Amino acid sequence: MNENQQSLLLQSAARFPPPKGVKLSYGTAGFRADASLLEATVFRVGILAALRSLKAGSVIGLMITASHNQVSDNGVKVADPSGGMLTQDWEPFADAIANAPDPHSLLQLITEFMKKEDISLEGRQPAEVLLGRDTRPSGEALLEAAKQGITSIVGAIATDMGVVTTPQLHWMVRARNRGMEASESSYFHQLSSSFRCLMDLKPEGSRNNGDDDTLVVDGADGVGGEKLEHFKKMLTGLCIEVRNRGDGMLNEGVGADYVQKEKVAPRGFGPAEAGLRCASLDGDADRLVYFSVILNKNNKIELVDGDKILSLFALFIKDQLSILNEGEGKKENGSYQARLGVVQTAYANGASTDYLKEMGLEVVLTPTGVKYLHEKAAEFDIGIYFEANGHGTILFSEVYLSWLEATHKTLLSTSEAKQKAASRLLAVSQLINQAVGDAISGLLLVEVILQYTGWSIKRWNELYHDLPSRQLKVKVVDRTAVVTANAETVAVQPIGIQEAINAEIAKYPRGRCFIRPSGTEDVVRVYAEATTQDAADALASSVATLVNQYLGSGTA
Ligand code: 16G
Ligand code: MG
Repeated sequence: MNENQQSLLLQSAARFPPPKGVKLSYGTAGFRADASLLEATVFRVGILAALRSLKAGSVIGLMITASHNQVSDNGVKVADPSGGMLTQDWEPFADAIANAPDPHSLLQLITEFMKKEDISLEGRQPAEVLLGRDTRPSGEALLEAAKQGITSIVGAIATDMGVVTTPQLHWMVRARNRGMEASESSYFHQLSSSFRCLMDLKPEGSRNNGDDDTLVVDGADGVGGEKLEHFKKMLTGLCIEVRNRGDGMLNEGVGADYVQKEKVAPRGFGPAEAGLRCASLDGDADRLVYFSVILNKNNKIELVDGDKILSLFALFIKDQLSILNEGEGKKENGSYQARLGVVQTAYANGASTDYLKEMGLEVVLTPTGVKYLHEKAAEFDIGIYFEANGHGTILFSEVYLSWLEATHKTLLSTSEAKQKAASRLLAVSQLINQAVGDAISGLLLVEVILQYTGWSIKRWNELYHDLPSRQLKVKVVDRTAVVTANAETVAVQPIGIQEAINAEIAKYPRGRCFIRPSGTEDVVRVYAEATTQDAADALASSVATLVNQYLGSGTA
């Protein structure tokens, strides 16, 4: 950086002093805090995004959202050139600059990092960052801070995509870097045309699924509801009614996180919806769960969570692959046996994992957090990943897609059934957002598959029966004292705790239990599962007691 460039950066940084006594960390989903604390952080993440763009020679994304958190919070995260999460190698730099006490120390960190990463401001291509925000009132001012951060790197361009869902922004980044148009209308166009294609390829005789035809969606009073209300007009063959479109309080008693954790109907849903097929998005529309309200049970619901969405997707993809592979020997005659894999975390209900394995699928567990699941799923030709909380998607490898495109053409003359299966898989690869989990695109794929199978939400929910489970959180002095291994299924520290947990688990038939430090809250989480609710509750509570014994209570 020359002197002019340095002084530009110092001047802008001086306008965004960090709040005193606050230490922030780029957690599993970026920085999140009360919005009033975030301007300086967002400004600095703007700088990081511009540098990342220079380093990658590609367009980068910066999203301002706090997802399912309360409306007074906000957050910021970066999308890498592929549309996925920021590379983990850059997280320590994000932490360091967010916590630099003054402009000079910030400048020093930046110049050192640029040297280490060999980033030059004199390159031919300017940095470009696509910016998006959700509907939070604090979003506008934070977006301005991000712009100032980006443009404090000489020559960098900040392109405002407006109010968008998190997955829309990730999609746009991916599209731009593949030389495609990156606008909301191109996003909606791709989704609606691949949806139509899948509907047109429905096998003859597909039955009505028996539900009232309308899907009722809870938009969490966030950005997703608003977008879906607009988008639904472009869809044929699907009737959607969107509630909680933004008039009420964001994430208050609404949204996928609330519905999944509390297992009750969101605001605006009640006995009148009993038995109907309902879905819920979270505040930035990257999570999706389905549910149906149980009549006369105090708004309790049958929850159809991310594990069940994963199972539905896996069934469909597997069916199409078997049509495609019928009568083909392994890797003979130009055939290609796609490697299909599913990725879950330890929070996946044990019954779902058993079900998927019984279907003959390869199931892999990773630690919690989208970045881990996504990375794993990308190792397959077709990798499907989901967290139980409803975040997930399907990834297709480039090699497999090229093969599919080529084969699709040759199949035109040989087998109509195979050709259709190939077309369906290609349409799924267009419909599903391959950058990141996307409630809107996921919802469309669920609806297509339900129409193919003729299943009601009840029938879908009966694919397998969830084992009763219980989650607890324990406040401790230092949650980082818990160190886990094997995709968080084993606690290797504190020494001895895992043996004690195992002794508890052994008391319950089909008992399963693990502990992990939360990445978003200052607590240790306990998850337990067993054949009855009482047993799951008892197991969770005795393990929570162990956590307290080994780590000391933080509530004093
Ligand atoms: C974040 C993660 C989510 C994970 C959750 C776990 C992303 C985009 N989001 O919301 O995947 O399930 O954290 O929270 O990665 P916890 O660590 O507090 O349990
Ligand atoms: Mg979210």
